[in-house]
Amino acid sequence: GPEFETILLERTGRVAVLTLNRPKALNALNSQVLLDVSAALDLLENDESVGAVVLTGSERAFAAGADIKEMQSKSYMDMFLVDHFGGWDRVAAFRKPIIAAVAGYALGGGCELAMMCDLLIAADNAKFGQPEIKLGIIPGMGGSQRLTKAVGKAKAMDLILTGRNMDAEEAERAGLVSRIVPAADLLTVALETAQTIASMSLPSVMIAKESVNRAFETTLGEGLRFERRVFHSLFATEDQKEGMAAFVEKRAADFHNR
Ligand code: CO8
Repeated sequence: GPEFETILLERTGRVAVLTLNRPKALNALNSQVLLDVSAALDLLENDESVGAVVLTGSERAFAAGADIKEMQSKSYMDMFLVDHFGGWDRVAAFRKPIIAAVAGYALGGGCELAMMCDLLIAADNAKFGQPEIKLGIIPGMGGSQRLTKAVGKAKAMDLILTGRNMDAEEAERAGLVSRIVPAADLLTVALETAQTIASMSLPSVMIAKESVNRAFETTLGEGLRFERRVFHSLFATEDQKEGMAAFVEKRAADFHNR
């Protein structure tokens, strides 16, 4: 596959695994990581043989945040004119499912990146936090919004104003995390989950993701109307016919993602 400076991109079947790989900086997110992740997601989105993506880091760190050394000397104009970090919206706009497989530190931009993903599977050693306040700034890649939607105002205020970390147990209780697994099993479980998703009909998976995400962006009435429309639209797919025929004939469905 293609080579990147700061990430590894591997394929197993219909699943792509994207591994953040700046071990000396605990996978801190600098401009090159953004370029690499964006380029990889462009490839994967356009590749019909990819049904789901796993985004992971190392056992020590998913990502310890935006690269503080890169940001340190920037001015307001430096940040504003290039819309520093705006490019990370690429991850949230990705149309296929992405599973964040998080071990170790997911701090600041690292926590925000994990929250842009669709499912968050945490190793038992995972630590989540928005420590930006300790640097004299605030979350800048969605943390004040997505964390609040995920865990509610009380805990979001607690984390964002004090900068403290929460462990995997607390993150699961709070609703940030889909599942906790032993660190040694993290990638296996994330891959199995991704493979399960990738075995479904891709158009239905993409539309399901879009529909769930609508719940965070609109009113209940609008969201329900959106769901109804896209639900009806799936009856235009060959895979709906195949999926229902397979059920009636008591056999496994053979989806062609059409
Ligand atoms: N940026 C740059 N370098 C980092 C970062 C970072 N965020 N985190 C760790 N590193 C580097 C360290 O400087 C160190 O490098 P060196 O060996 O050259 O000194 C190396 O990684 C290893 O780190 P430590 O020696 O500190 O390892 P420890 O095990 O002692 O501590 C911690 C691990 C607790 C994770 C610690 O490194 C830490 O506190 N890191 C910073 C966490 C943080 O504040 N993150 C928030 C950053 S601000 C942010 O994310 C703003 C978001 C806004 C937009 C987001 C866009 C992506």
